[in-house]
Amino acid sequence: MSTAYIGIGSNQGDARAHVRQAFEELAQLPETRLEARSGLYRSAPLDAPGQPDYVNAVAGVDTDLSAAQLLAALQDIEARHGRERPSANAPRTLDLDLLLYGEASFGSAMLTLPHPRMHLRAFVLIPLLELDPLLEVPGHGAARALAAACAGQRVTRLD
Ligand code: PH2
Ligand code: MG
Ligand code: MG
Repeated sequence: MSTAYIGIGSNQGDARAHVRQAFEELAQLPETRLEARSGLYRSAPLDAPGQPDYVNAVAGVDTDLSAAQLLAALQDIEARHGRERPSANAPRTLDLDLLLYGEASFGSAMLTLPHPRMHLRAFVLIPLLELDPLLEVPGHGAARALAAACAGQRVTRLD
């Protein structure tokens, strides 16, 4: 059994509804228990100039799926939400990013863990800290210190 964290984001359509529905779908994954849901946050688009604000959140799961199996399951959920991939960082109905899978630290063509940009993103770190205030990001250190270094990024809690 491994603990994994999943970043959830949406900035197309009813973004809050996509994020809430994503939690329900994560709760239905095989061999997986949804252990924790963060609140929902509104965030300014990062590396995506001119796009609408995002709604972001983080889920914590315990799973017997491998990291590759979990990633495939996340991509299935994205597809059910009508996710299209016209270009990198295009607006999205639903983005599910595998942020952390236990202590795993590796890179392949399919998957890099930890997620390669998570340590730079307040919209990931702030909801993650809700779930585990003492979390360490392998290779980068305490999530709390990483979030403090992202202080200029606009992220506000919605509910
Ligand atoms: N996702 C991106 C690019 N930029 N900005 C915010 N605020 N939230 C996101 O989820 C996000 C982003 C690529 O996945
Ligand atoms: Mg993403
Ligand atoms: Mg993604």
